[in-house]
Amino acid sequence: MSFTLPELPYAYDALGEFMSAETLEYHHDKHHQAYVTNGNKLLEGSGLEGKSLEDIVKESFGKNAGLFNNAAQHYNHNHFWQWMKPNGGGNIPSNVEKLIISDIGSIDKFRADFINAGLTQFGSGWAWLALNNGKLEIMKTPNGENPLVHGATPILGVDVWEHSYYIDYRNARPAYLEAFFDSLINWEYVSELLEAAQ
Ligand code: MN3
Repeated sequence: MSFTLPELPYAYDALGEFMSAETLEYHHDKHHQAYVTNGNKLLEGSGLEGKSLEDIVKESFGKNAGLFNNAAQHYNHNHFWQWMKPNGGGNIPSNVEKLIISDIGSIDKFRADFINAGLTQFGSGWAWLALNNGKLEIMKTPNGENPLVHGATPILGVDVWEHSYYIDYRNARPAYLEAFFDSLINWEYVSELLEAAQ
């Protein structure tokens, strides 16, 4: 297989004030494209050419840093575009809500802890909601690393690299994370991923 850049699932200006067209043009067309281009170059001769993207991510971790960084970021961004939608946020589907309440405690606690994970990820990285041994947990990872390499399945993730928010929020990572949670999350996609992972 080779990596290909997916189209954004909405127009560049569809996320309005919460994530601008300028941010999405740079983030999708330049940053994600670079992970695809560099990942394809590094995949050649790696011995992992016939594998799925998930297996390339897991099998290159700790062994082939260049390929891992680009393949993992390709995987992360493929989902990240779908973890957002116009008029997102709001009601959480019942399958996700039930498991958050039983495994994390409450929706308010989940919101606070998820935002805090993004805030306290020092430097570039991601905050996650992941299914680990049948339980939902909040994780944070540096750079391109993701829950797959820790034996868990990502259900929701937010990119806290500065390229994801600096144009719209400057240094205000908290405001970006609150807007992501309250106004951008595509909970139907989160619900589908949870169902597929169970
Ligand atoms: Mn990014």
